[in-house]
Amino acid sequence: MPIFPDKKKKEVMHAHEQIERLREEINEHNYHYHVLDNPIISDAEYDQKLQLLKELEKQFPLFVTSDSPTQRVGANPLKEFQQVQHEIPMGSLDNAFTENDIIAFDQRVRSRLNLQDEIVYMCEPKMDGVAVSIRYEKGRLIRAATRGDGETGEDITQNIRTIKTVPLRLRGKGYPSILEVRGEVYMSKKGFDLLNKKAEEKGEKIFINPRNAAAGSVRQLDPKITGSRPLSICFYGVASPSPDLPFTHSGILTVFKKWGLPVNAYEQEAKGVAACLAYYNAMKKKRNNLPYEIDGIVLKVNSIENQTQLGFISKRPRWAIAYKFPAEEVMTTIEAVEFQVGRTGALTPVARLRPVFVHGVTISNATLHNMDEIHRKKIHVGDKVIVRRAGDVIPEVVRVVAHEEPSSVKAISLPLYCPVCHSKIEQVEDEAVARCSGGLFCPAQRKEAIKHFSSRRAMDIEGLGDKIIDQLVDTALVNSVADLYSLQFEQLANLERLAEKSAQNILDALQKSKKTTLARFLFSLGIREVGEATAKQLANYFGELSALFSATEESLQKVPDIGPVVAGHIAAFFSEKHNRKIIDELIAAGIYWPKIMVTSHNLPLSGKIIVLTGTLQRMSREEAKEKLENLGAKIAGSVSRKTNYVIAGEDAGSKLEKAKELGIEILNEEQFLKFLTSAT
Ligand code: JCF
Repeated sequence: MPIFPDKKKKEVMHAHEQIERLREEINEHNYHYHVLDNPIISDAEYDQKLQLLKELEKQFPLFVTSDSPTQRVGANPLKEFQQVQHEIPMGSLDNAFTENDIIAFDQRVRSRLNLQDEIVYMCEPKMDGVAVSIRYEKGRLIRAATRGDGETGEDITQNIRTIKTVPLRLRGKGYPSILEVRGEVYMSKKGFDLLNKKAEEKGEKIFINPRNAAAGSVRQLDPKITGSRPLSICFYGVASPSPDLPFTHSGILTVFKKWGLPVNAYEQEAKGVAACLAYYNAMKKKRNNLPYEIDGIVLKVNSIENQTQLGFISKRPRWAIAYKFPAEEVMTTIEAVEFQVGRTGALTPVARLRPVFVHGVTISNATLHNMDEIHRKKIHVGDKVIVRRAGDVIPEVVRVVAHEEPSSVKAISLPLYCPVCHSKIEQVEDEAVARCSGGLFCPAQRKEAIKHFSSRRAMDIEGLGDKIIDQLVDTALVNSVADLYSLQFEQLANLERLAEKSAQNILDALQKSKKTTLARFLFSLGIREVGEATAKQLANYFGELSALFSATEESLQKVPDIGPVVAGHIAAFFSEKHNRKIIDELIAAGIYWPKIMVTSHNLPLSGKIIVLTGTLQRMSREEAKEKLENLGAKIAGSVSRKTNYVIAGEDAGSKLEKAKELGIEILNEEQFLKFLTSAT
């Protein structure tokens, strides 16, 4: 059926061909420019081609496709990001700080692989940016996501498409029909300086460093803003190995380049530890001359087969490590010391410093950790000190340079009363920290509790910043986390420096936060020593809140990784009337989460800790492990008093001895097989 009148048909067909040809040409020039770093035409010629394509597409909108190089910025602003469940978790890397750490890493790798020979590693600079995962299907970019907590990230496809070094279509042939690649989005030093200069001229907020600028840019709801930021990407791996890919990491990087995925230009093979250490030293020297910021190097075992054998430990690959550059140190003077009150009342001494520049950032505060540290390091007000800043961590005072005359410095002493609420300060024996005894009566503790509750990893109430929380508590509009959910528009809009739009955004964010998970909710309550991981364990184990209310310290210790101290904190928290009241109010305000299927602790071997040792004849250790885990058991690597059973195959060694010593029940293979049948 003709869409166009016949006489026009020829012209249209010609335009279509021309459009396709232009796209191919432009993509090829992108490849030469961004991947090979070796453009073959001038910028002006490139712009001309892009302009021509834009005009043709405007004339023939029927031929516009989403992977056309003109369609990078096109989408409308989002209201919020969708969540993306990573099929393969996005782990981070283990860190090494010394040569010995690297030597130990190499030894671990070789002993696990049972290899005497030197291992071939791939070395690369560690880009200081944000990790993203990008999925290509049939060569087309279909989705991009942030790391998030490693399991769930945010869908930032619209934003990633605006980054010119990200191919919208893979080049050439031979790529798997589904390819999920991982890389680091970063901002060059030059781009960062320029961006900040413009921001300064317009009186806008300045970014602290290129990493923060990159992170902020990929999380913009409006892709036009992201598109205006000087972002680049560098790809460093695939989400999971596949038989359709080369069997070495270096091979994968080579095909990446062929497919138009830029990789770091300083990737280098190194055989053995000494070569890795040499690479590190060479990169350290180059660091300041690179056009982007790096904070160390990354080493990866080159053989994919070896990578697979090594596997992961709590989402971190055993086959890779980040070797970080040392933190930067500068000298300055302590002008005063103040005490900050944290969420749990802990007092942290903070040094007010004569401001110094480190890596483009002014430092005027540094933590002194606690009184023990102050005494140990012999720090006084007025001392000249070395201050250290590493990445995003809080700067700290490392040591005193030279002790001044006693007459010119002042000793630092712990206050007797809380600087905020004037309650007594308590110091528990054997504990380094001193605490304000005011509890939630103390406005400082209340503010910190609310900040923790709203934070990204907790209830994720976007837009409810620290300054706003300070005001809400100071004006008594909010006394507990539950009060947040009864805030009215006028109350927020009347706060200092809060535009009506932001007030509405906060109300929307509060509404949105009501749908959460039990793990997040538990984490957000700020129970002492209950971090994200413990909160997850609790949620999975108990499945519902009411079960936790009545949990005894004893039953809490059955949860993996929870010992007597944490169990004590949890039980104490839930037995406190005040806490129960706030939880009831939160639920009444409409906070809810999907039901959790509790599977682990009502299985036949739930709560049982089992150690496997020696060689089994009828199944591999992995199979045995899986079978036992499916029955709810936990497999431990070493024998302790907590071990319930030791399964001993042939040639069992020291673990068997230890089990005998501790009187732990030992099963041989025969008994183990019977045990499995009886348990199922
Ligand atoms: O450059 C980086 N920041 C970087 C991060 C490089 C890598 O090769 C990475 C990484 C995080 C995880 N590789 C993994 C597996």
